[in-house]
Amino acid sequence: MTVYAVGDIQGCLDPLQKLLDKVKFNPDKDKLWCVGDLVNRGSKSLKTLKFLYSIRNSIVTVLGNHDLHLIACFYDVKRLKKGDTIKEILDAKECKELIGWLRQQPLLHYDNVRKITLVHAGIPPLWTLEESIIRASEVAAVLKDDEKITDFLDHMYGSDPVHWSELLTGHERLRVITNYFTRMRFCKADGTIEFKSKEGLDSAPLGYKPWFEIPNRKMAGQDIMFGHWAALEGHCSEPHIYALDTGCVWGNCLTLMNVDSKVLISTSCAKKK
Ligand SMILES: [Mn+2]
Repeated sequence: MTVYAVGDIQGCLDPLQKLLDKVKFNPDKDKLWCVGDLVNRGSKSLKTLKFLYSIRNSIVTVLGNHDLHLIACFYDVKRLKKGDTIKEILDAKECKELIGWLRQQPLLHYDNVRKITLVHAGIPPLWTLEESIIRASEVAAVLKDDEKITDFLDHMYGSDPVHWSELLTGHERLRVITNYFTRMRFCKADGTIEFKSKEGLDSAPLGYKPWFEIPNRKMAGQDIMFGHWAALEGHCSEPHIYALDTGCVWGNCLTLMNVDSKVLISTSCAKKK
């Protein structure tokens, strides 16, 4: 069995299949870890989701902001935005089944054997692995709960509170947890998130750093694989941190990593029209 991790697919099915063919991926034996943002912006969102669902027993995925957006649109909490390519999922006859599967996926996956954490955007500097696992599971529990999901999604959007506090409860608590795991790029040592900057490391707003460069980060020294930040182009000099989003949907490339050997392969992607 070989375990691979892939960056943000965002509906780019052809590059994904090209990479899986290249490594002779066998869903009966191998595993594919996805860093989230499985769909949206790319041209084959429905086909991508159906494909991943068809090999779901070989998939480990965490949810990204685009996956949550899709779920929110399904529950009529959010409208489609310009540039979204997920309408075909919402219109599909398999939609309910696909969303039902997505809702079961976590915000964080920890591989106990390999000691690797998989997350879409990042982990705030003040949280240990154990705290991160517990807090991610608070959101996962609500997403799985038919009684609570709509109310959660309805309050999920927004940038307040900007940092964590033990005292947070209810929607504010779930919102800041979701923002850390699915939206964060730059933050401060106290966990204050900055939401506007999307560019590379040198675009850090004054007083902020990429989350993985905060000194004395609680999870320093532990392996973390993440996506979300295409402007990094897969480059991250921080030891143990693996940036897998190489901007496939923006016409750059899709990257697949052998989780054990850390060998990377990429395939270039068609420029977005
Ligand atoms: Mn993202």
